[in-house]
Amino acid sequence: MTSIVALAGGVGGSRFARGLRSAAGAAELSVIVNTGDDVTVHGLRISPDVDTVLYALSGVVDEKRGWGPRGDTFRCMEALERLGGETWFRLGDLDLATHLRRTELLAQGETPTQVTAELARRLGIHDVRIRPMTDSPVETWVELRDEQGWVHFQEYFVHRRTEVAIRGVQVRGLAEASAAPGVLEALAAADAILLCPSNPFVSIGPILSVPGVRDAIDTARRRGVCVAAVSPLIGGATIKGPAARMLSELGYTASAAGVLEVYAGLVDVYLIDPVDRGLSAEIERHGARPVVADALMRGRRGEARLARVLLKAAL
Ligand code: FO1
Repeated sequence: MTSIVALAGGVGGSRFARGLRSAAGAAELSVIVNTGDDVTVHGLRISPDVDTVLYALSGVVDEKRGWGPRGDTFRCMEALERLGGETWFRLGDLDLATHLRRTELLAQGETPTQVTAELARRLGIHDVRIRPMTDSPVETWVELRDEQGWVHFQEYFVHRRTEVAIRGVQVRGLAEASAAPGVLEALAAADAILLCPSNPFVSIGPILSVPGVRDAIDTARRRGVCVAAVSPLIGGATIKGPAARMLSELGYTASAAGVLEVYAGLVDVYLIDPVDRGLSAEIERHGARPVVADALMRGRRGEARLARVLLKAAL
């Protein structure tokens, strides 16, 4: 039984994970999801990257936004606004059910891994293992360049709409965290390890920084497992999200090759879009084999196509 492990975060990651599910056929697919975006709002524990994978794989995600259930309403937010509550972090009425259920299961002593498995089961996802990277509480914070101090990732990403420059990223609690049950085992048993087209700093980076994950990947590579990644940048820009600007602000080149600098020698096969074909030599210098293919995921067929290309290159 072929076993595929994908590291994912954010909207691009959830879409590629959906493509992998279609392309994986009979292979076993585990998706290790970033939890650095997790946040507590109105007393509810919210795990955005896990939820966007849950919603994408169960077919309910709002395709335009990329997060939250399609057709959601925001009546509770309107009522909360009238009562003076903070509503910049938009929680839809259907989405609230997920946050309420997660919060009550956690309060009953379930772990994020157990909660995620229960939510996946309830949403009818049986063919993919969705694994939070850790069950320990971690939160990504970013240091603002022009103001003193650090803010939570969601303050940067949503409240400030990433319109401020940053000069640092840290995942608080990660040094003390341990990989969630099954994560290191999945990596050790993997026949291919895939990095989704997600933000290298705040989506893939936190997963790689979970104690033991990088070692588990290195061990797998020593026994011949291929680490394959899809560039989250096409022509130096993202489809969605601040990765290109973060690369520049954090001192890297805002290009598909710059992303490999962040991954520092981890990647064996790297899928880039034809517009980035000129970067092939630089990519080889980073020790990766470039695979040139249309990197844009147009709808579900596009997601499955891209996943098939990467799987073929990796296996
Ligand atoms: N993203 C936004 O741009 N604005 C929001 O108000 C917002 C609310 C939100 C609520 C729940 C959830 O699971 C995700 C939400 N997101 C929102 C997206 C979220 O900030 C990002 O998807 C991840 O944190 C980074 O990819």
